Order: sequence, then C-alpha cells, then structure tokens
Amino acid sequence: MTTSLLAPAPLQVRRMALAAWPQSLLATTLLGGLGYGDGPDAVRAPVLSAAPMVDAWSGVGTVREGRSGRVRWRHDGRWLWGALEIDEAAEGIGLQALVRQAYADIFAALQATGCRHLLRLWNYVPRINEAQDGLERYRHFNAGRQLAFLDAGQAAFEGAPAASCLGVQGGPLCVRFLAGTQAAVPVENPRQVPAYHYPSAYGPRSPTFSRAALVPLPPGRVALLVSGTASIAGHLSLHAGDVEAQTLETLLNLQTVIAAAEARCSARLALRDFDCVIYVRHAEHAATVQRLLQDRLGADAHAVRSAVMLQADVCRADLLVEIEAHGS
Ligand code: 3EB
Repeated sequence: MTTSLLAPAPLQVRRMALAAWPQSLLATTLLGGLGYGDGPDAVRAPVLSAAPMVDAWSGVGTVREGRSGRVRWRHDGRWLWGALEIDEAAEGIGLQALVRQAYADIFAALQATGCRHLLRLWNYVPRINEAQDGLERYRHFNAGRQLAFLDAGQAAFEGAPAASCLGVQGGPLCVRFLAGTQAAVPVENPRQVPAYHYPSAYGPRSPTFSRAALVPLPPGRVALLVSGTASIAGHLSLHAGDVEAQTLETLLNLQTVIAAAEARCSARLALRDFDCVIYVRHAEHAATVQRLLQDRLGADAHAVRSAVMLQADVCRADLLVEIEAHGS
C-alpha cells in the first residue's frame, strides 16, 4: 500500500443505515447527507427498497456551519454541503420566481463560504408534472433555475453542475447541493443532446445541468457524480409505457456517460461499483427494474446490493424510471 492511499480521502460519500445517522452527525468532518427513509434529512419520497439508508458526505477539515438566506450550509474550507426547504404556499409567489430566489440563496452560500463551484444538486419539486398557468411545473422550475444561473453569472450551459430533479407528492420545495473550491470537469453523454441545449418544445428555458461531474481528487483519483439518467436519446423520450425498455435504455445511458468520463481521466470507473438511487414513477415497477439491474450488472454487484429504490415522479411525464449514481 502506498502512502497516498493512507492519506484521508478529501471527499468521501458513504452509504450507511439511516439509523446510524444522528450519531455520525457528530463526526467533525461530516458535511451532510441525503436520507432515504423516515428520518432527519430524508428525501420526501416513499422508499421501496428494504433498508432505510443515507448517503453521508464528508470532507477533511473541521466543519463550520451557517446560513445564507434560506440555505443551511456546512463546509470544511474545501467542500460545501447545502440544504434548502421552502414552503411554496407560504411564499405567495409562483414556482418560477421562487426557484429563482432559492437558487440566488444557493449562489450567496457559495460566495459566503468561498466554495464557489457547484458540483451536484438534488431537487425535489412537489407535483412536478402538474400544469400551472398553462405550463408544467417542471418547466416553471427550469425557467427559474436558468434565470438564477444567469443572474449569478454562473455557467448555465456548458460547465453546469450535475443534477437530479424529481417530483414528490407534497411538502416543501427541497434542494440539496455539493460544492467545492475547485470546478469539476463536466461530462456529457454522446447519445444525448446536452440538457441545456434541449429545444424549446421542452419548455421556454432549458434545464441547467451536465450529465455528470468528474471531481478530481489527489493523486490520480476521481469521484464521478452522475446526474439523474433516463430513457432519452438525442432529446427524445424513448419507449413510452414500456418500463423494461426504458430501464435498459437508462442503463445504456449510464454506461455511456461513465465511459465518457473515463476517457477524461486515468481512473477506471464501472457502474457495477457505483452507489445508485433508482426512482420509479409507479411502485409496482420496482421489482422489474431491480431484476433488470441484477441481470445486467450481476446479483453480486455493489450497485445492485446497495441500490436504493424510491417512488417519485420523473420530470418528463412520459418517463417511468430514472437512475442516478456516484462512484470513484
Ligand atoms: C433528462 O435527462 C431527464 O432538470 O435537473 C435528469 C437529471 C432530468 C436532472 C434536472 C432532469 C434533471 O432530461 C430528467
């Protein structure tokens, strides 16, 4: 073993039992986490997999915490975790304006902490596929998000962070994010039009995200944060109504974006070793998706054994499944 392997990893994510979470919050290097199941910091989406889990992100230094507007943050001088929850009904403004303000608070947090580069965001939007004032709420969300990036002078197109955006039944608009003092390498999927270049048929302003964020870690290591990935080729949703075909298309997209990331670094990366979160629109599709994952990656694969499955609305109404992943 070389000494570099003994050095503390500068950014780490560990998937662990949600029950262990309150204790681990005491760890000084812990930045934050995303819980799957009932508990603190949990995503408000029903969990379909067996055990309640949490993805706990930690840095290296002593953590400081604070607030910027409605964003609560923790950072160690190198990495930043932020969380924001907004009760839409209490604000009395439309979703687009609300998202624009929420993201302005996120950019204020980056300024306040010196962690200026967004790496990865998780967005949970109540009733995402419902229409409001003649436009789907996801499209309002996209407009507010892109405007906020432009307001802040942040890369709204090439260089955008990785992201997920899922629909939940109710509760607040909820955003979690990871940022750092150095920019990630944005990675696109050659099978897909970059989301920030989707044609206007998908809404007046395009989604602001890259397919993955490749985070360089010293020496010669990387973390790859893969955005929510679905059954889209070019800019078209494929296999309407067919959850099996959508799942296989999604796995192909995941493997393609991971291969594109590998071509940008010297690390070897494989989906079977990644932590995955699977979102299904219909709970009754969970077993089918799980079986296909098992068939393609092997029942013993880390990605299969550690997969978390949630019920959520995918942001395009014709998509039944979305998978996100991170690994190194
Ligand atoms: C897609 O590829 C499917 O709006 O932040 C995936 C990941 C999707 C992130 C977002 C949307 C988002 O367009 C949906």
